[in-house]
Amino acid sequence: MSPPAVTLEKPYVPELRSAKTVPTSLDTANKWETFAFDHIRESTVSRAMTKRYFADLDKYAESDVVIVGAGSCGLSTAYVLAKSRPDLKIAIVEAGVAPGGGAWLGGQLFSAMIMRKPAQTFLDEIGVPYEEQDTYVVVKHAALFTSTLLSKVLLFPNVKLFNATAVEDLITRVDPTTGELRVGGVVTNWTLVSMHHDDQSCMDPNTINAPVVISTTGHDGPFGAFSVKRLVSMAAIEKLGGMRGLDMKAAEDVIVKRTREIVPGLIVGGMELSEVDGANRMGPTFGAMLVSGQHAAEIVLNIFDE
Ligand code: AHZ
Repeated sequence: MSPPAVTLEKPYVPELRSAKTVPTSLDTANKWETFAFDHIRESTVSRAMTKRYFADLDKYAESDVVIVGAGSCGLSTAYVLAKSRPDLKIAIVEAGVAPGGGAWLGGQLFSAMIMRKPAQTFLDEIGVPYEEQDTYVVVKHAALFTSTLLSKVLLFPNVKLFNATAVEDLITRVDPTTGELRVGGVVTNWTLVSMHHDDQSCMDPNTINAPVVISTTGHDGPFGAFSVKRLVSMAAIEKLGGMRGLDMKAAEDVIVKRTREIVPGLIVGGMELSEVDGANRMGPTFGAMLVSGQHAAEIVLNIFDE
């Protein structure tokens, strides 16, 4: 596949003004009585937010890559891709208000996050400390991993996260000569709108065109396995295998190995894959999500290098 030529854009660098210094303990005794923020009018705040958001909608309407789902796999994919190719415009669409998917906790409501070796190399890369055990490592709180990864991804100038936004369909094209179906982007809507299609009439969606979509929406659930379920309903694949029971040892290797382009233009990674292939779940061990993300990013890099 040969993606369209990529236009290098000047990265968006926000103008930062030095803020009024917050009083320190060295200040005078009445420091808090005299403290005041700079003046602002309400409309200034509205405009500061909306003009940037609409500029982003405009800019990312044509993206190079769309990542659907900002869980541990989607964010890992975004990190590797954004770092390797600063010239690619990467849109992340996340249905939840809070990105991170299931990676804010280790398992059940426990804090520690377990990753089997060699996934710790990714932790080294993003600078998350861990406790080393024999065949695995432990991050003291899953939120430490997720917040670190998320903040690094959001700092890349070539990444825009659209959260509280659901992908509710795929853009598809059939090649008239080969009859081959290609995915060419995503159809989006505010998540709250997507959730009310049954009781409100006609709330049409928006779109993002992109030659490559990576779907990492997790296993089946209220929002999960979105793209692969859609592939079945559009007859691009016959049926889903359905996620199987938990086998920690087997499941992680399988998810990493089977990360792939399922139909042209659509790469699937993370636990969404278990629904396609009838693979086991691994439960609360997260290494495969990071390494599947690395694998997905490498597939995309190869596509753009072709
Ligand atoms: O909100 C979802 C979550 O943040 C988001 N998402 C799902 N459908 C979407 C849609 N549009 C936009 N239509 C959507 N966003 O996708 C994210 C998926 O994150 P996740 O943490 O569920 O999936 P993952 O594959 O990155 O990580 C799976 C972690 C698991 S599940 C598991 C088990 O069940 O055994 N074990 C592990 C390690």
